[in-house]
Amino acid sequence: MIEKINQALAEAGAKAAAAADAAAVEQIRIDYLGRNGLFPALSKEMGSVPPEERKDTGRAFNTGRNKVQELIDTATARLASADGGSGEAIDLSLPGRRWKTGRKHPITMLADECVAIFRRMGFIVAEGPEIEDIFHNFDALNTPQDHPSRDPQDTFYFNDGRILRTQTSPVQIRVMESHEPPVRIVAPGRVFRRDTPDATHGMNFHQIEGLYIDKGVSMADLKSILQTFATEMYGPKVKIRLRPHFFPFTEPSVEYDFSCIMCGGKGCPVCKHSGWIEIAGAGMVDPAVLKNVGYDPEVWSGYAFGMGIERLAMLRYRIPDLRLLYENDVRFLEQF
Ligand code: 2NL
Repeated sequence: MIEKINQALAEAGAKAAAAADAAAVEQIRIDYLGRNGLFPALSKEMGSVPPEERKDTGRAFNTGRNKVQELIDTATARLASADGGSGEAIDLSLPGRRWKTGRKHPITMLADECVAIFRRMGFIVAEGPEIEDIFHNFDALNTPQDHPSRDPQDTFYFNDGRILRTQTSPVQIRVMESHEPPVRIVAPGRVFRRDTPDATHGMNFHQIEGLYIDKGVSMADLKSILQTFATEMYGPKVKIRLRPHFFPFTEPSVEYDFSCIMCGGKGCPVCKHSGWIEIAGAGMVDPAVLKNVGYDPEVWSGYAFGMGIERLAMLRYRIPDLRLLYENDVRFLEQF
């Protein structure tokens, strides 16, 4: 008899541990404690137990029955906590939590828009590695050995001599190395410069560079795509101007400005009362760069330009401080 009780207890324990829902637990209660269950049946058998065994058998019976009840209670609590913590009933009338889907970052939005504008003008997108070698980032671009941009104070170097690219030009070098002209590409992406971050400078920023190599390309072609870009990006009233400059990889080189997007060129704090905003640099690709990638400079010529995406985004969305773009504060990001 005691053996039967212990066996029933072991079975009920295994079933209770395996029970996956409230119905399974209730079935255990019916099978063992219910009116036609095992324990009431055992109770009836008590009469046939010899008198000298009755005391121990009765004690085993009571302990067994209580244990089964305990098993049922534990299983019920376990299931309750699995579907909602404290086992309290779930209030189905409460409103659901809104799912935040997120959106594109303003830098991505601006980069996409630049790419779309240049694609409409026949450019295709090229991409390349952020970790570069000295050849593609500096040597091929005709950068002198003693140029300050090569200094470890300005460029991030790895121990093996590789670097984080300082511009996306190496992407364009790679395309020219592997493709015959004509070439008409834009290279958007993240670039890295060793700087102390402030309102207009960070340790990395995003750039889009363009390159067009063909027969008989001139500065007039460069000017026209820069004007078209300005019009598409900031509207029909925006003018451009080119100023002489120097880059090792272009000759002649220019910096170019857009007429101030905030004041329309009349003068305001954003353009420092000049009416113009400096956008970036450009020029005719230096013959030395063409030679470095195996193009004949007597046959081919072309222009290249580069601009900072953060700068374009700040003007487009009137963002006063570059650092806002990197803090990932949702209150800022959800405005775009
Ligand atoms: C700037 C100026 C510039 C280029 C980038 C370039 C690329 C090749 C050959 C020649 Cl492969 N030039 N890129 C040219 C002039 C200016 O960027 O201020 N960027 C933010």
